[in-house]
Amino acid sequence: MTEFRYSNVEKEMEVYGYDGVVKSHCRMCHGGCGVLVYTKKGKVAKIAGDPDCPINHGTLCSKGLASAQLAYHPDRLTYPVRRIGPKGSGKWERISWDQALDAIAERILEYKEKYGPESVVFGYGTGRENEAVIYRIANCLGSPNVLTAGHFCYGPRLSTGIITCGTNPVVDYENFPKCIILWGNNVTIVNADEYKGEPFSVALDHGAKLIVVDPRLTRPAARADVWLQLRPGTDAALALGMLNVIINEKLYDKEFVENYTHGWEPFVKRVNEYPPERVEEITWVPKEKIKEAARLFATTKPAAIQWGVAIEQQNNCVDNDRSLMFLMGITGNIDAPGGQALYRTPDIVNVGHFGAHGMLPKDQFAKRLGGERFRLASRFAILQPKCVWDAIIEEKPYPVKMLFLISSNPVITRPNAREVYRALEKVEFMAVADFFMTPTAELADIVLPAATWLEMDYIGDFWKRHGYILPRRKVIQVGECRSDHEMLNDLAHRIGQGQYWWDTFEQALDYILHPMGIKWKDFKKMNYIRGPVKYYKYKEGGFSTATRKFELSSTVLEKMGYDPLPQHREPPESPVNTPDVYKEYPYILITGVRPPGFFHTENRQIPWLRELHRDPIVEIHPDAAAKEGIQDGDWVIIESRRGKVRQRAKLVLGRDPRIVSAQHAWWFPENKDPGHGWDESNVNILTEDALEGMDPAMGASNLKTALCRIYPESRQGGLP
Ligand SMILES: Nc1nc2c(c(=O)[nH]1)N[C@H]1C(S)=C(S)[C@@H](COP(=O)(O)OP(=O)(O)OC[C@H]3O[C@@H](n4cnc5c(=O)[nH]c(N)nc54)[C@H](O)[C@@H]3O)O[C@H]1N2
Ligand SMILES: Nc1nc2c(c(=O)[nH]1)N[C@H]1C(S)=C(S)[C@@H](COP(=O)(O)OP(=O)(O)OC[C@H]3O[C@@H](n4cnc5c(=O)[nH]c(N)nc54)[C@H](O)[C@@H]3O)O[C@H]1N2
Ligand code: SF4
Ligand SMILES: [Mo]
Repeated sequence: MTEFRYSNVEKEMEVYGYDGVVKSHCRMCHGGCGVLVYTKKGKVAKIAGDPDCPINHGTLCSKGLASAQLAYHPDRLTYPVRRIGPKGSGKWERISWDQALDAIAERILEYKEKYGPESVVFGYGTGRENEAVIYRIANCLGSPNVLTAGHFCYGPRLSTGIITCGTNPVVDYENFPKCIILWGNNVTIVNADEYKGEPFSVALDHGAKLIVVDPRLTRPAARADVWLQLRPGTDAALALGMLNVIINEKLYDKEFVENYTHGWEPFVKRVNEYPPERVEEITWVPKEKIKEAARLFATTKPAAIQWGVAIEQQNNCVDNDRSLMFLMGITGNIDAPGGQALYRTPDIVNVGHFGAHGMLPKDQFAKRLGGERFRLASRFAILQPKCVWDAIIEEKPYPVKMLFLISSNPVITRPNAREVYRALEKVEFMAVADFFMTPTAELADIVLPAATWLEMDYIGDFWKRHGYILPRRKVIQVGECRSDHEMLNDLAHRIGQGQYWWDTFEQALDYILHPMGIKWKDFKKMNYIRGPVKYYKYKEGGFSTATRKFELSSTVLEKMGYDPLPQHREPPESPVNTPDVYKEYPYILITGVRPPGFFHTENRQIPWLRELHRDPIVEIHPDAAAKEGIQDGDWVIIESRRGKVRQRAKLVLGRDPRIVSAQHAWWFPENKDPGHGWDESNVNILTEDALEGMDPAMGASNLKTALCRIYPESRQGGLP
């Protein structure tokens, strides 16, 4: 039976009259935290952190605590529906699961026959632990087109990690780094991917030195030893400047460099093009600060870099990510205790294998949209979304006729939102699986009711690189909702893929676990399983790269025809690149800094969480606000060359007055019009997605560097 070691479970149950408790694993974000779900008469009554969980040690965030308000929300979709009016009319009728899945299967088979399987695009947004099943159904169908956020989120970290040192290097908080660089990341708020804020805070309490690289004075920046307040979009230049200091002052790990790296000499030559004086000009960071940070990082052992998505949502994302890894590498912190560990997952069927990438025929792989242009992305099965919109709108290079979006709201989350909207209006058939009728779902033909994490059995954290897997256990059933895994398993049988799937999804969980010789019924009684922990593995077998070395000059990028060495690239719109645009749009716009209660477009209808953030907020420096005639709390217009939106101004110090920062992912579920106000405050109306402005290898678009103007709404009489 499941053990409750440190929790007060019995007392809680007695005092509050709960009649049951289930250990599970939250997934209101990317997941990770162990929880105790207390129930009363079959309903969730309270959610608490599980002190026995090695990931969160009993802590939880506001989203996890509010999960029951999501599960029982009155607006939740609890049965499948079919649209009966024109797109966007908001007219729907209830249908059965059989009708819904049969209709979707019929379209998939029809388009496959008429236009080829590549005309059917499956899609998801950020990691909701359904990627393995989505890739499996697409690959078995023969469609190379799975639309994700991977081109500008996590995909770059993973792919550059694999080509540089074999996997994604993860901070080893367990062994207390003595110096941490927090680089373009707010770990204590976002708890993203492998990380939770709690161990980071504990490491600081243990006395770790802290360097923060962020244009904004965040909470961690306020307690940092060194804060590098860079111009958005200049991260690789800053990292190259630090590498320059470390190399020229001979602060690097000579043994590591001599024995375990590839490309040292050309790398040093490239780094020498970035002396601190030049880097100061590019980044706006004073050269003395660059030197101070470089020396502190290189001379304090062990040290680690906690990095985030801000450096990936740039046209230089591959070199940003790689430059950070080079800092970890040449200081000897890779796979070192308290440094940047290359963890191993337990011996299970991994996400890639489950995703059946081997099933995709070579000639279908070659048809991946944008694959010839964004070659690194394509190698990791990642698409550039703009290529999908083009294939729908212009039918180039071939028509995309059907979208099946499972956990994504691209009308709000993808750049150039008006174009996304046009594509979704035009696509011939669209199915969506979601909890609510979002602005994206409103454009679908069929919408399926998805289960929340409280309503499913699953192997949590199965895709992560921190070495743990944890059981998520079904606690409740809401309406006819089903997990994405179950619905796709069922759909797969209807499109002729029966031999690759299972009678029930529990059998798929058994399959994932089978290399360890256990089944789901065994695993669900455990707290977690951890892979073997071993440091400095490269000293025995080298790194899992083409050269078996840590690649400072990438043989993979070189073969693909890219520059194998890192460089700085100006953002496509910037004071340096487009001075004329900068005259008219004199602010650099950061978008998407995460507020604690929302997860992208999610939770705006959850009472506890909407209370935390009532309106969309744009942060502006008081000097800039005074210049523009803006008062704290005013509704303002933010305008770029692509369009305008309205948000509320918050006057904040601690940033360069030339920078403003607007929240992303806003829509208004309380607005009952079928558009739900999708274009009112949606910052992605301002962001751009021209292919030539993106990272050449990964296709990442720029979400932190657009140029904008900002002025009081009253000055212009509202939106046109
Ligand atoms: N301007 C700007 N835009 C950004 C960003 C930014 O910083 N700035 N960040 C980007 C990043 S990093 C990312 S990852 C993307 C995220 O983009 P998306 O993942 O598209 O984010 P959401 O809009 O939250 O879409 C998730 C939808 O799926 C539903 N959902 C949640 N869980 C499940 C589930 O388990 N099953 C099903 N079927 N549905 C579920 C939710 O109700 C919601 O409607 O946004 C990006 N957009
Ligand atoms: N509550 C909540 N948590 C989330 C999410 C959410 O929507 N809500 N989304 C999840 C997802 S999918 C992701 S990807 C993560 C992202 O989470 P993070 O990686 O933390 O990303 P952001 O919040 O976009 O930005 C982090 C910091 O980068 C700074 N920044 C902006 N531009 C630049 C730049 O050019 N260079 C540098 N060095 N810094 C810059 C910002 O000022 C900000 O303080 O969060 C995840 N967790
Ligand atoms: S950090 Fe994520 S997994 Fe942890 S409680 Fe919050 S939403 Fe749940
Ligand atoms: Mo993300």
